[in-house]
Amino acid sequence: MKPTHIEHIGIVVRSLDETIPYYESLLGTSCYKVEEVADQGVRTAFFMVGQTKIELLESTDPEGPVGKFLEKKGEGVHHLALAVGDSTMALQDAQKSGLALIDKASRKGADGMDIGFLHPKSTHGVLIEFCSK
Ligand code: CMX
Repeated sequence: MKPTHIEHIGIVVRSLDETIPYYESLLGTSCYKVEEVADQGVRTAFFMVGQTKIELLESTDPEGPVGKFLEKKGEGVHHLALAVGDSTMALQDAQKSGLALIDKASRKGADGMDIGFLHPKSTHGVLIEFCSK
């Protein structure tokens, strides 16, 4: 399934409160939403840049995916999210083409999206997320 565009870029930060003003100044736009995703152990903040979002990720759980990433690698780009028509179908297509999945089917993510991840071990080191409405 061919992605239509980059839906968002996920960036890990230590503190949303400390980082949001920097991105508001850099991007010239206000953060339009702050949302906690409890099952992922994160608080997120969103900015719109054209049709692509910047998603800031603050860990709420040191043992969650973002908490572990922050501990090992520090702040920085965490994942690339591709917009697709149906994220479960995109995951299934990726698996058929030999890529390893983190999620076999999509689940509810931040900002009202259905999301699912490929494993970075089979995607040349970049964590890839599929997103659909
Ligand atoms: N990008 C690239 N590589 C990554 C990575 C990332 N974001 N996160 C972890 N890795 C790599 C690590 O560097 C490590 O590589 P090495 O074995 O070479 O050292 C390997 O993956 C295993 O990392 P780990 O710290 O031991 O972590 P886990 O195996 O427990 O988990 C992963 C890794 C990718 C399976 C887990 O982070 C995950 O399930 N991620 C998907 C969910 C997610 O990231 N949620 C947060 C965002 C939610 C949202 O956007 O709403």
